[in-house]
Amino acid sequence: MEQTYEPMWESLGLDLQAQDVLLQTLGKFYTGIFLAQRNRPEGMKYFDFVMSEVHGLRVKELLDGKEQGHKVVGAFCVFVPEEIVRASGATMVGLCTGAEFATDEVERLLPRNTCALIKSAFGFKLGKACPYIEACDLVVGENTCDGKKKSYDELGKLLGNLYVMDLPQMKTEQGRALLKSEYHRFKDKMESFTGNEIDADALKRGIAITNRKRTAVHRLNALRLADPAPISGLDALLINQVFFYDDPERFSGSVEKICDEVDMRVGKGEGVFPAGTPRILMSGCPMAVPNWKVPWIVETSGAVIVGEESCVGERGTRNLTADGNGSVDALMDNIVNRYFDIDCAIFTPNEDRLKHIVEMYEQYHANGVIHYSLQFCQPYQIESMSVEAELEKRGIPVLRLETDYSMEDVEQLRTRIQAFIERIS
Ligand code: BJ8
Repeated sequence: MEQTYEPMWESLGLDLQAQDVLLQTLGKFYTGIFLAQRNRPEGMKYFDFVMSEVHGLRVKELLDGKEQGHKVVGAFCVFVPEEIVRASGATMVGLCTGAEFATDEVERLLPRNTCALIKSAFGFKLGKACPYIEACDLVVGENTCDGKKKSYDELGKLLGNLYVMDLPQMKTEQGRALLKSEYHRFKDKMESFTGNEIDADALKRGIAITNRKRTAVHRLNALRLADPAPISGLDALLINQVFFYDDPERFSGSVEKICDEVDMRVGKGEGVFPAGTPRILMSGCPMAVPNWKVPWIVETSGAVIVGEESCVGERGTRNLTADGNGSVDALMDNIVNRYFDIDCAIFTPNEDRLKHIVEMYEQYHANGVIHYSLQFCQPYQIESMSVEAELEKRGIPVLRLETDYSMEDVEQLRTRIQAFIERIS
């Protein structure tokens, strides 16, 4: 008998009609973009299944877990330390969303010129279309860009369970001290909120679970160095997106399995695109589900994406947290050190990001970089200027794009992307 999730969605207070429209649109998109690809690894079937159940089975698992006492914590940013959440026995899910929803209602609360990512999070809440945010016992916001920071004032009124973490804006010793004190405050919050003490063993467990996910993705990234590309950028992006809400152990196992398959492909010289296909490094704002527009245009215009310098990609998963046999304080320091290296454009200055983009370009044998900013995202738009200047200085081809979540500019983007691919071919 076919599983119906309507009672579950109703219990979460979702609007069933909005839910229906959303899932139908998502399904159509997914079929046209992902299932239309050729030569996909067999292991992608798992991720197809995850996507087909994105508002179903995974949400049910979270709710079942809640019945057994596992709180659900939602986050909008890779600065929220998953290790601490896992150490408290809670589950963490990513809440960023990559589609326009309930825009008229959103624009009654936020200025029109707010980035699509922030508007989308509001839209899914106001339109009662996101089971994840409704399933959360605690939502963690963070003081990153001004848009997010100020919009949390409004989001807090809609949610009633929002906790905001302060974050540094400069990579100084004072900045590190702020991050450390905020992570300790967060650890205290998670302890009181869950009723579970976070001791050294719990932290080590949280670190191991989170590192395993990252290690699996690192292996996949290493396989993407091959030419012909053994997996498409779209599929790799999907894996990076699922990273944020799947069960962590199952996710890690599924990525390890797909890596075994992709490894064999590399050994046999098999790829999703012919050898010599122009290779693109994407860099910039994070792409949350179902924001697949630009990668889809790139990969249907004769190029392949071989890496993502993005929080849904290598910026988010890049470094492991050191474990060892330390005390709680030593392990907390390891966590602080790992996260303090994230080179988000909210930091000023942010030269590490420029270096990392160049490093990735070389390491992934890319032929060009596409810098992707969301409209009205000041940190990434402003930084795109220095990224472009640095890459041009080094003779690296670069294309700067600004867009949103609508499909209105697809043809315009395609024309620019095709011209760029011709230039680097
Ligand atoms: S660590 S990139 S996940 S803040 S697109 S909301 S920056 S106006 S998402 Fe991010 Fe954390 Fe940084 Fe990563 Fe603001 Fe820009 Fe919108 Fe953005």
